[in-house]
Amino acid sequence: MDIATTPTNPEGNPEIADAAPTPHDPPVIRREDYTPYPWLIPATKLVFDLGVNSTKVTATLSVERNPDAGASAELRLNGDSLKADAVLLDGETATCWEMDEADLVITLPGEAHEVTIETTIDPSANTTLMGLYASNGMLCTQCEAEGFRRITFFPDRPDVLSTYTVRMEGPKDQFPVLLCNGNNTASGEGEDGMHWAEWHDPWPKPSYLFALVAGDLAANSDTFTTMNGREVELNVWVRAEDLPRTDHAVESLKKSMKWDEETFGREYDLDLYNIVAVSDFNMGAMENKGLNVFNTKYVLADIDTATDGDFDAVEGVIAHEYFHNWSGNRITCRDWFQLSLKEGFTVLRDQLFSQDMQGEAVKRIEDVRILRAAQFPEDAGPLAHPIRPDSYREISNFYTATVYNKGAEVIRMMRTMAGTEKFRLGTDLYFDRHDGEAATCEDFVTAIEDGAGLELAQFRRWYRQAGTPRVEVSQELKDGGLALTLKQTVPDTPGQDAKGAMPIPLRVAVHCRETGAIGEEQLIVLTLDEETFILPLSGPVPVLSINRGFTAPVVIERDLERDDLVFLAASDDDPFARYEAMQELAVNHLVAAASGDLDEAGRAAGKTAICDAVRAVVTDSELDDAMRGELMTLPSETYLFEAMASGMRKADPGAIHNEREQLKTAIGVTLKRELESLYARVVDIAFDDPAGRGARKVKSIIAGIFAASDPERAAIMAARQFDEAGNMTDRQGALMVLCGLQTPARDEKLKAFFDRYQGNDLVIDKWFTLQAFSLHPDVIDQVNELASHPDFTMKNPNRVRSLYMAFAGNPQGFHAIDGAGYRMIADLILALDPINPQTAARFVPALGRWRRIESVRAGLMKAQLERISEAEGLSRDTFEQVTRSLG
Ligand code: 0A1
Ligand code: ZN
Repeated sequence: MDIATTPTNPEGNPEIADAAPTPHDPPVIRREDYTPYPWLIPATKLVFDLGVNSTKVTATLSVERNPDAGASAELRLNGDSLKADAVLLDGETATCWEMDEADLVITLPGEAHEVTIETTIDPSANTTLMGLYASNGMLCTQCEAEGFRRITFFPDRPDVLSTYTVRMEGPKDQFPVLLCNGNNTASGEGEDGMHWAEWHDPWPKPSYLFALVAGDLAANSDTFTTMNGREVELNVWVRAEDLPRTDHAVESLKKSMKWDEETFGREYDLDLYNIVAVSDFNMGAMENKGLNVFNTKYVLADIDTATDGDFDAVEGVIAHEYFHNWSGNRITCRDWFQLSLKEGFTVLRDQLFSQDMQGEAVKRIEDVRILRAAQFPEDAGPLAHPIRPDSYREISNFYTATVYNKGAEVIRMMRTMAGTEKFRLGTDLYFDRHDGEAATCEDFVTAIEDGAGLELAQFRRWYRQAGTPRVEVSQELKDGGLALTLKQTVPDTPGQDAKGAMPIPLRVAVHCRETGAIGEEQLIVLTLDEETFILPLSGPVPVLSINRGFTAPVVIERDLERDDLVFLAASDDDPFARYEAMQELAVNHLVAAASGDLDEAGRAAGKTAICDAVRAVVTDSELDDAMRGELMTLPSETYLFEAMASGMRKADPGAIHNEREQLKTAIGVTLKRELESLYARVVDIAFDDPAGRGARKVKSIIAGIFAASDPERAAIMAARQFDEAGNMTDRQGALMVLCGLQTPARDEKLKAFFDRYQGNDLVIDKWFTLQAFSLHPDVIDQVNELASHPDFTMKNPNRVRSLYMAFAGNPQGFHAIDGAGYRMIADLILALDPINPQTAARFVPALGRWRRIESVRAGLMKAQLERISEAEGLSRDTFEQVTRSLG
C-alpha cells in the first residue's frame, strides 16, 4: 500500500491528517499542495547566548507581505520541541499569538512588522543531532531539512529566503572559536571571560543553510584565488590533535574550487570558506553557506589511518559540499519534493569531478556499483519513489539513493543526449536564469531544454515514475546489418502502475567475435515500448556491446552466449562494457546455480568459463591494476540477490552466499599460479608509486580469493601483510581477511589493531566494522558482544553504523536462517529510535526487502517489522518507514 492511500487518511485529504496528528498518524505532506508562503522575511537577526546546557536565542524577523502569495494575517512559524519565552511585535510584548501544536502562530495586524521571539534550548540534551547540539564539548548545528525549527520559531521551509545577521556570545575558555555563515563583521571581549562575534551573510538563504559552531578548534588555513582574482580564505577546523590529518581536505577543497570554475564556470562568492569537522553527525556533511559542517569521517585522512577509499571519499564529499554553493545555495529548492534538483545535480557534479581526479573508467564502475547496491533494491522494494517524490510524512526519509544517485543518473542522461558542450549551455542558462531563487526540478529541465536545445517532454517521466526500467534485447541479421529490437518495461511500484515508456539513451557498438573487429560506437535513444534499430556490422559474428559507459540506469536483459561474454570481457574497447561482461558471466552462473538450475556438468562448465575469463584479466599485460581489480571483483551478494529476485523467483541469500564462496574457491584453486605471480608482482610496488593504488586493490582481492580456496595459507599471508603494512589500506585489507578466518592470528591482530589506534574514533569504527562485516561463522555472537564493548555507544551515529550497518550489510549474519540477525536489527531500531530517530529509521529498509526473499526468511523479517510497528511512541521517521515496508 502506498503512503498516499493509508487507512489513516482515507480521502487523501491532507486537512484530515493535519487536524489530529498522533504519534501513530503523522500527516502526509503532498507535492501538489504547495502554496507560497504569505510573508517575506527580508532580514533575520539572531542573538545566541551560548551554553552547552542552556542557550538563549533571540530572533528578530523583519516581516512583510508577500505580494505573490494569497493574503493572510496569519504568520505561522514552525517550531519543534520549543517554547516561546517571549514574543514581541514591533518591540512591544505581543498577545496576538497562540501555539498550534508545535507551531507558533501570530496574527499580524499590518503589512510589515518586526517580530521578536525568545527561546531557550538545551544543546546537551539534544541526542537527535538536529538543530543546535553539543558534540565533544563544542556546539554545532544541523538544520537541513527541518532542524532550524528546533533553534527558533521560523518559517522553516526552503522557499523563504532571508539575509542573516548573527551575534554569538559565550565563555571564551570553552568556546574560543565562534563561527557562523558569511563574514565575520566584528568581535570583542565581554565581561567575566565572555567574548562575542558578529557575522553577516550577504546572500539571502533559506533556514536550512544556517549554521553556527562554537568550540575549541584549530584551523588548517590556506587561500584560493578565484578566476576573477579574488582571494578567498580557507579554513578546515578540527580539534588541535587532528590537525596533522587535514592536508588532504584542504587540497581537495582547492581542487574543487578550480574544477568548478573550469568545468561549470562557477566562482566562489564569499571571502571566507570554513569547514568544521564534528564527530557526532547523522550524515556525511552539510553545505551551510560559507560554513560547511562535516562528519570527521570525510575530513580527516592520513596514510596511517585512512584507506585509499577513505582518501577518495574525503575528496568526493568536500567537492560535493563545495559544489552545492551553486547547485543548492545560490539556487535552492522551492520545497523538499524538489530535493533532487540540488542533490541529483550535485552528485553528478561530484562524480564528474572525481572522474577527472581519479580516472574515468574506474570511477564510473564504482558509481554504477553503488547505484546497483543501494538504489536498484530501493526501486524494486516497498520504499520505491520517483526522484521527485509525490508525498512524505518525514522528509529525512527521502535523502535516498533514488533522490541522490538515480537523480544524478537522470541528469547524466540529459548530458549524454546533449553532449558535454551543449549540456554546459544548458547549465549556464539554469544558473543564470534562477540565481537567487528557490527553483523546481521542472525549472531545471526547462533550462536544459532551452539552453542545450533538447526536447525533453517525454523525458520528464524520469522525474515522475519510480522503478528501474528493464530493456529486453533481441537481435537478428537483416539487410546486411544487425536488427536490434529493444523492448522496455517499467515495473509497478507502490502507488504507481501502467507507466509510460521513457527515453533511454544507450551507447552501442557491434563488434565481431571472429575477426576481433571493434565496431563504431553510436548513441541510440529508445523512446517507444518497443523499437528496432539497424546497426552496421563490423564482421561476420556480431557481438552487441550495449549501454556502454552505463549511459542509462536500466537493467539490460539479454541472453548472450557465454563465448560472447568472454569475448566482450577480454576485448571490448569500452571499459565499463568489459566490466559488465565479467559481471554478467558471474551473475548468470551464480543465479542459475543458487536457483538449482544447474546439474554438475553445467556448474562445472560455468565455473570453467569464469576462471578462463578471470585468467585473461589476471594475465593481461595491457591492463592497469586499478582496472584489473574492477574486472576481478565478483558481483556483490546484494546485486545477486536482486538478480535472483527478478521475475517470479525469490532470492535465497543462503544459496547465493554458498555459491559465491564456492566460485571464489574455484578461482583460487584453478588460478593459484597466476594469482600468486600477480601477487608477487604487486606486493613490492611502493606506496606512493603511481601504480600503488591499483596494486593495493589487486592485493586485497587476491587475499580474499585465497581466504576461500586456501584459508591456512591466506591466514599466513594476511598476518604477514598486516605486520608489514605501512598504510591503512594494506592493514585493513589484511585484517578483513583474518576476521573471516578461524585462526589464532585473528584475535591477535585485532587486538594489536585496537591497541595501536585506541582513542582514534574513526579507526576504532573500522575495528567494529571489520568484525561485524566478517565472514566468520560466529559473527552474530561477536556483534552481540561488541555491543557491550566499553567503546560502543548508541549516541554516536558513526559508531552505531560501524557496528550495525556493517552487520545489516553482512548477508551471512543478517540473513541467518533462524532470524537472529533480523531480531538484532529490530532490537537496535527500537533502542535507537528514542535517541536518534533519523539514524534509527535508516535501518528499516534492510528488513523491508522481505517480499523478494524466500518464504522462511520473509516471514521472520516481516514479523520483526510488525513488532516494531506495534511499539508505543515511535518517531515519525521510523513509523513512516515501517508502515511503507509492511504495506
Ligand atoms: N545536504 C547534505 C545532506 C544532509 C542532509 C541532511 C542532514 O541532516 C542530518 C545532513 C546532511 C548533502 O547532500 O551533503
Ligand atoms: Zn548534497
